Amino acid sequence: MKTKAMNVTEKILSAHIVEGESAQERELGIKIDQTLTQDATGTMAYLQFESMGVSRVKTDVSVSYVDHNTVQIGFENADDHDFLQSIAKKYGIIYSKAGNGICHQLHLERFGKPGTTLLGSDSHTPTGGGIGQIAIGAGGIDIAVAMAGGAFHIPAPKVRAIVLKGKLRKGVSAKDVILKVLEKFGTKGNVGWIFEYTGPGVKTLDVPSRATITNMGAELGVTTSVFPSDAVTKQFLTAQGRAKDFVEIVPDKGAKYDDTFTIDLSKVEPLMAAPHSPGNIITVKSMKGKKVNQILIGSCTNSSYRDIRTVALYLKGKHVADDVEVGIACGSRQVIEMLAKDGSLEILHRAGCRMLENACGFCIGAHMSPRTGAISLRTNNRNFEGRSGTKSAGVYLVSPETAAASALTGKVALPTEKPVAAVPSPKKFPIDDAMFLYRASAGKGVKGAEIVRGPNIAQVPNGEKLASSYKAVCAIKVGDKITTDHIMPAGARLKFRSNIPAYAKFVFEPCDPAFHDNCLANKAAGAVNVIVAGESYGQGSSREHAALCPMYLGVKAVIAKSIERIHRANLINFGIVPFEFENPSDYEKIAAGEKFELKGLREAVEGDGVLSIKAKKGTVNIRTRLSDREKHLLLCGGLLASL
Ligand code: MIC
Ligand code: SF4
Repeated sequence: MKTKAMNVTEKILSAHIVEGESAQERELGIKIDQTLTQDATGTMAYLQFESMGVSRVKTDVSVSYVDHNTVQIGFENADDHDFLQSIAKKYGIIYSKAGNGICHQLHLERFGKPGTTLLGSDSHTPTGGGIGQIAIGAGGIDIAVAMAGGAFHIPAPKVRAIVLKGKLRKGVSAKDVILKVLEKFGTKGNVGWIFEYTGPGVKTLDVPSRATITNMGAELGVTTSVFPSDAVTKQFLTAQGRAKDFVEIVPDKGAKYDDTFTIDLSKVEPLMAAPHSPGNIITVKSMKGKKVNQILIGSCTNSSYRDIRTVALYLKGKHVADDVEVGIACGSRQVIEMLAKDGSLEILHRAGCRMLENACGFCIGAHMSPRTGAISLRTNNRNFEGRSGTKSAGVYLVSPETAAASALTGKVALPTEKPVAAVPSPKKFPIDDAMFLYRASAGKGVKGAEIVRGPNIAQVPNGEKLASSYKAVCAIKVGDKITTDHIMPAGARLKFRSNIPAYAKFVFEPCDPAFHDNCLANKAAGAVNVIVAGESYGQGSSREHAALCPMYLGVKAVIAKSIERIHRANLINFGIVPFEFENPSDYEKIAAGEKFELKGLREAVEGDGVLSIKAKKGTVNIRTRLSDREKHLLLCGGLLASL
């Protein structure tokens, strides 16, 4: 019998589907082999896991990384680290101590396995796609369910082939490729897609380059991105001492895709994402000569040995311009060790770079905020307004090559003018897993291990059963492309992640600092709060706090022109109904502060999802499209309440 020719996505997914059988199903339940958490989302995920009453993790590998909140001002972050370490010990989770590196880089180096599924409480988990994993970002509670052995649900995907041909020119790199993809497909309208990279150009990209592309695929809003697992993958895994983890996964001849887009790598030019969206793509050439105040290199997108060594080659024997501040954060200890061995650290130091901790740091606005009105070039993946900690700054996302070339002059420079030699893939990476704790008890856990809870570890609030009707207030009306950084700011506020009442004070802080107080006043007056938004609401991070904290403030519904995948799932997990306008122009009919009734909300969720609101300016028809599983969660008041 002739079997169907399959692409890489179909091969991996078909081996993991446990619920919903074909692409016709609206939602697929897949088995999760590996999970990862980071500290900023991890504390909540583990509190939720704990409340599920399971004795140990049921996955093949679960790793808890500490990389986000490593700047410890006050006791809060250190409290969180202790809690995470103790939970890991008890439940059979591997614990990666602060100082080991950034979760996505580390996971790629030491755990990622072709052909497996990985679920992570961080939107850049698709980095694992660079090694042939189906790696997906989700809210913490979904990770908790996966750790307890439950399936994860994704919209039945459409698969787009990104066919790569040719070879990149010197000075152009993977970052420019993903910026090219973002130029074509933008940051909205890609919900439900998986982007699969294929074609003859694939073999010209090493694993770190592939991982840069799948990492920043998160900015497209796709479910994930994936590369095949081929000879390049085998070489990488072998050099990591993990040859046994290799399996070949390439598309079958004649494999079909729902759409195809071809990129000739030899024609890609250096690109940058201009403020304030990763989708605002312009050429580096168009900005050449513009004065720059700050250049930051690193983050989970561009912190591999390949990337930082390339920067060192640009800076060798030279010094960065006097009036530019240059900082470098490596992705892992392995990267630092290699740079120390081959002399790159000395080069970078001599060149006047500030060597930063191997953590998320600047990327999440945890430090290195630029000066007022600064132009900051960065190699990370997000440049949302204010994310750097300085609202007036303009952050441009660039490749390590563009960053390095510009560091020398203090002005935007073209890396293709004086390119350096390509960095060959190392034959052997130095391996030192000493900062991964509890490997011996992984999957088993240590009976009787005590959980450490400092005062920053608060309880997880739970939702309430959905009622039939509610008095409601439009507590805020926001525009298009509202990111989770707008809804639930990180940076200086990040340390409250384990304490919902404290963190909830900052919901919508950048848009309306009175939101928290107004919501509580409405709640006290017996009304629920509703958020009204434009297109692509909830872009960006996987932080479930952007749903959990609004739930705590009495938000019961979001009405938007469209809602992004991870955020929509988080809303449902916390009992907030995600509605879309039947007619997007009805957005104009509801005003901020307006009072109305959500009449028959429960019946709408149970039934066809359609609801009418009598607003002052006329009737507004809204609709939510839900699977049976999602209906059940909403009716119960969220995932935790449903258990
Ligand atoms: C981000 O890059 O925005 C983060 C911080 O890594 C988030 C996770 C979080 O908010 O903790 C993400 O990408 O999911
Ligand atoms: Fe960390 Fe930035 Fe990557 Fe998020 S995008 S995981 S903050 S390095």
